Amino acid sequence: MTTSATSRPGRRAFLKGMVAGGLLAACPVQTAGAPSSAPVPVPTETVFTTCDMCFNRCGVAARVTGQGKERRILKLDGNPHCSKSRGMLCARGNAAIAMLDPAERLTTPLLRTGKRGENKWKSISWEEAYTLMADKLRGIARDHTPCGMLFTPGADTHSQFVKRFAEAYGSFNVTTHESLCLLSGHRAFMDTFGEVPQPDLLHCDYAVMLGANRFEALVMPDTADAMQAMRRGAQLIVLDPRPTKTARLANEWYAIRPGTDLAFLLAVAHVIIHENLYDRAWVEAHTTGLEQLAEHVRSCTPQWAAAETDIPAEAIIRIARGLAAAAPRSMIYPGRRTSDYVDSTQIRRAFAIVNALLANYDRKGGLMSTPAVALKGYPLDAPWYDHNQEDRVDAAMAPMLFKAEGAFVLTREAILAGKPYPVKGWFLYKTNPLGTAPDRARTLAMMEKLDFIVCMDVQLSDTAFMSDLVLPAPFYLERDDPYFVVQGGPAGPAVMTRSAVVPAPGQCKPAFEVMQELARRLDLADCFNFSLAELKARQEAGLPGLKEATAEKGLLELDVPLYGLRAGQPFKTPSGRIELFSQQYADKGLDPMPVYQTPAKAPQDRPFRLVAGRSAAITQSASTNNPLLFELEPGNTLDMAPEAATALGLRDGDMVRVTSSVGEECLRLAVVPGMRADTVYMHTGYGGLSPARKRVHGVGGSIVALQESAADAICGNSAIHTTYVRVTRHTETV
Ligand SMILES: Nc1nc2c(c(=O)[nH]1)N[C@H]1C(S)=C(S)[C@@H](COP(=O)(O)OP(=O)(O)OC[C@H]3O[C@@H](n4cnc5c(=O)[nH]c(N)nc54)[C@H](O)[C@@H]3O)O[C@H]1N2
Ligand SMILES: Nc1nc2c(c(=O)[nH]1)N[C@H]1C(S)=C(S)[C@@H](COP(=O)(O)OP(=O)(O)OC[C@H]3O[C@@H](n4cnc5c(=O)[nH]c(N)nc54)[C@H](O)[C@@H]3O)O[C@H]1N2
Ligand code: SF4
Ligand SMILES: [Mo]
Repeated sequence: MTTSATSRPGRRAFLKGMVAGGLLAACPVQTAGAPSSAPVPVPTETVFTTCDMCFNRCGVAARVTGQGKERRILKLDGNPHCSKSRGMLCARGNAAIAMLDPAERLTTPLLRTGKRGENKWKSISWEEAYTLMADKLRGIARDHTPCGMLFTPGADTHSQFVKRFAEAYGSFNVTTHESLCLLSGHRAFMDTFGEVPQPDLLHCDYAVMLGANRFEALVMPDTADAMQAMRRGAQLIVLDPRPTKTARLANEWYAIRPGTDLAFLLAVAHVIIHENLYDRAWVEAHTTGLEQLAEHVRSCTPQWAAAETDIPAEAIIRIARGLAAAAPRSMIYPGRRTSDYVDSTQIRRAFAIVNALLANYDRKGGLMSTPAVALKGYPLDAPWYDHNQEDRVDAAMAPMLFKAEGAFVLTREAILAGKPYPVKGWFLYKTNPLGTAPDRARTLAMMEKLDFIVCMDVQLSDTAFMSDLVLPAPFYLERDDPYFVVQGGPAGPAVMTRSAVVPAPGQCKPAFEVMQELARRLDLADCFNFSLAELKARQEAGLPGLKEATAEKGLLELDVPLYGLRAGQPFKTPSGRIELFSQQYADKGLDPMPVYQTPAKAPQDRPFRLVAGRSAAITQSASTNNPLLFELEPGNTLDMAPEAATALGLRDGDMVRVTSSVGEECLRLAVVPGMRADTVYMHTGYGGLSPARKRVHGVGGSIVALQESAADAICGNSAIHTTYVRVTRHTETV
């Protein structure tokens, strides 16, 4: 949460929430419905599983009591054996317990009976749901080829079964949440280093964090390791237009002008190269294109970058020297969400390039190469059909698309245009584009083009609310998952799993079962001719000790070397080296080295850039309605600098109207000292469409209703920081 010195709306509720949060952490919690006079039950059993309240996959110790129908989870704790999560469970992890209340959940399949958005539903049986889906999917395949179905699975281990089904059915059109998240970063690091590195913040002495907020947007183990490193004296430099918690705790923080990070990075490269501060032998042995890079950054002086970024030239020089002096135990932190700008891939290429100059790759305290860990599965030769379309619907819309993940905002444009071919159906699992994809009105318009939309979720999310068929999924504490690998950076890799701790309410069914049954009804049973238990048994057989370690500690940590993995090995790039200069980009007509362009000026009538980010207490759009977390974040505000508010005659707590080129939302203003005066901010996940999310429906404003649609020019990752807004007083009484 952005802290404000002033009394922002909901502050009292927030303080109350802190108390509730404290209690949560300190003693067993009664589950919903238990009478307050009842004796506090004592856990009799601990079940290890893996948190799924966000993608981090922290180890969980569920404290359980009772048997059979009486079985209840009393409390969730961090699994002390889990190195990746450093044994912790965050507020969201704790609050998972609230999702076990059936009142918070979907419990039967729901068929829409009114118009989309009318909120008229009929509970139907699974048999009816399967019959309907099989009919519709058969019809779409017949009339439009299987590529007429779009599949959008989320980020858990059952999502792989939705992908498997899409392959068996024959559709290339799969988009994942990743094109709303981190693909431009992956593109950049793949194309520079041949792989996506993991930061070793634990052993790092000097880290520069740009566009990342690690003490609120929790990424494990990075969050804990950054704190640990700072305790022993490591320097953390943060560039963020907002005074985030990370900015406040950093050694130095610069309120950078949004969209100018590339100028900063090119100037850092300029200083390191022209002051000869790099390990020449290492760089010459491992990289290609040093001479071209030196030439490229010759004119990118700190003075030039200062005028672009609002960071003083002396600071840029000091930071470049600081990085170089601490190298190889220093880094430009690679970050995670890269869905910022239309040149995000090139910005992240510059992250990678400066890291290469620090000679930190594959070395302690730098960027780590990812140890290979394979788990056995059931391979699938996709039965691609003769009558199928040639390629993905978004294939021609970005020069370096990730084919398996696609680009949601580009797919959306293709569907709206009906070109290169029509898409008529959509199957979503565990993702909520109406809450997380920019320009909500465009997603709604895309849905208008579709004949059949199925959404599988634990709650009636905004996307489920606008679907035709809604399927109830078990929450992670009620679900068995196959084993999966987690990479923990300096914590090392581990294999983890999830096991159902309590039964799911009502008629919830896991995705595996749903996809298997649907496959059977579409004569694709061969592609799902195994059970989840057989898959797990296969995985166990391929990795001795897995079953026992998981039973005993909740995971198997793998004792493998973490540094020096690339020694004597070529990098997985076309040249086999780290590509400071990218010939493959040049061949595709792209800039072979990142070229900076001054961001376009704000339109006169919309002077503020709207940026997005996270609170430590909520996960994107998913958990704002969680009763425990809602106490911590009971709505969102438009955060604005005091000088900007004063100039508009606005005060903290005033209702404001925020207008972009695509939408308008009303919410309260929070005056936040330290914010850049040209930038405003709001949390995601409020002001949604679904009335079933009753705490947040009509509360605050929806940021996705304001964000314009834009995409990274290289890989099509959404670009959510390109929107400018106007802010005026909202005069109606609220
Ligand atoms: N509590 C919590 N933790 C999470 C998540 C969550 O929802 N909640 N989500 C997880 C996921 S999926 C992800 S991808 C990660 C995301 O992790 P981060 O990418 O670290 O998270 P954000 O909060 O999106 O941070 C982006 C920051 O960039 C700043 N910013 C905006 N424009 C610019 C700019 O031009 N330059 C610079 N330098 N900064 C800019 C914003 O103000 C914001 O503080 O977090 C993960 N962890
Ligand atoms: N404005 C704005 N937009 C953003 C971001 C932002 O910070 N601001 N962040 C971007 C980033 S980095 C990301 S990763 C994406 C994330 O975008 P999404 O993938 O849409 O993520 P969530 O909002 O977490 O939605 C997850 C959905 O899964 C449901 N769910 C939770 N657990 C389960 C389960 O066990 N089973 C099933 N079936 N469903 C479940 C939740 O109820 C929720 O509806 O959003 C991106 N978009
Ligand atoms: S960071 Fe929090 S919500 Fe995410 S997996 Fe870990 S404990 Fe769960
Ligand atoms: Mo993300």
